[in-house]
Amino acid sequence: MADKRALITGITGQDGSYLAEHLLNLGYEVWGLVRRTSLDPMMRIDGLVHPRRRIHIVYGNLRDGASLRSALEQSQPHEIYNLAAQSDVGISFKCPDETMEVNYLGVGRLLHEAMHVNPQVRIYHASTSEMFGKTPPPQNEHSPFAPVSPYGEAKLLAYEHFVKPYRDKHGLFICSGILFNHESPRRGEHFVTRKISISLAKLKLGLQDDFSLGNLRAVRDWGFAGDYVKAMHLMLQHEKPDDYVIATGTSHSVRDFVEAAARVLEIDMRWSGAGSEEVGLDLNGKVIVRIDREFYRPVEVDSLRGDADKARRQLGWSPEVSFAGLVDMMVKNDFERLARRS
Ligand code: NAP
Ligand code: F7E
Repeated sequence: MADKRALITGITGQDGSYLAEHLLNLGYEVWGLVRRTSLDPMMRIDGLVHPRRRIHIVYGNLRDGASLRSALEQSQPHEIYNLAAQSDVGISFKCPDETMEVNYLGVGRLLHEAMHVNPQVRIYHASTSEMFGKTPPPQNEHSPFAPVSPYGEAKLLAYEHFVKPYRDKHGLFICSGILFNHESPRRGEHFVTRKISISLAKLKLGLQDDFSLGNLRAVRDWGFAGDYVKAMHLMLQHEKPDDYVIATGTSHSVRDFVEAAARVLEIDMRWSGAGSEEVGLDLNGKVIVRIDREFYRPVEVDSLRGDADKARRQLGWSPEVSFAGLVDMMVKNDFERLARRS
């Protein structure tokens, strides 16, 4: 019988899968909140963790407070990791209501029910570097928030209206993890890093001729999701609840990511042209990367680079995988997976 039980919302997502593995390895009993969809959610968890170390599944939705209450009563967690969200920034411009409903109001529902079921529970809440928006880098816990997307706005509202008041006024142990972009071979396929690794792997295998991207100049601080979930757990073991920036402290542009990924696959490439006419060419002059305005955002966060000094000092956390290591891992994984299929 495990000493500690954890409930993870968003367990079918990238971070949920790594966190579940990490907590199982630490001896936790892990419960996952999943929403009912036409696809069996277990299909997305199976194979990621050893079948004998089962994850307990409870059904629920951040849109539905009663379902959260019953999931909490059933699982009786010591720790809750709230990872569930509409996490796609680009989509948040197209679906602002859904984004607000889940990423803002959903957090209020969860904290209300958690407080009712067990006010002693410890909660990790997934905030985001998108809350910094236009604030110039490096960003740390003292940097002003200035979100520019419905996604960033919703996460900031959740932090200001629910996370902080529940912690400061009601005494709930809740930590806000301000995580910068973190990626992995399990990253959703529409996020730019995974899109690049899949597209270049297909190109190398002759399965695709070219692919399109949006803003190549956007700069992000990209780390490895497997490193970042360890920080989530460490936050809840600390003596007091707090906010922490989790980042690598190094940043690269989308263009850098394309070039680094091409190098892993030994694709020699160069750029030509400017603006939306710019293209990436291979050595034979064939276009392999195009720019498509469809992938531009109405408002862009130009540059993010986090300063995770507080997490290093107070939690002893630091990232292990470098930018080059991350690109190598993602690209090789997609190349080998697609090569087996073709
Ligand atoms: P992800 O892969 O997109 O996973 C999102 C998860 O949320 C999925 O399991 C999804 O379930 C679930 N979900 C969505 N709407 C829900 C709802 N109404 N009720 C219950 N579950 C719902 O995201 P991720 O990259 O793992 O990110 C985890 C969390 O960290 C998110 O809150 C994200 O906003 C935040 N974050 C991520 C990053 C990053 O770079 N990855 C950085 C900062 C913050 P389905 O499988 O049913 O769709
Ligand atoms: O975009 C640019 C795009 O969608 C990164 C989420 O996990 O991290 C993630 O949000 C950058 C942006 O991630 C394409 O304009 C260019 O500047 O991979 P992304 P994101 O928006 O940074 C934060 C921290 C989160 O919290 C979120 O949940 O890349 N970009 N061309 C493109 N982006 C995409 N998706 N597709 C393109 O073709």
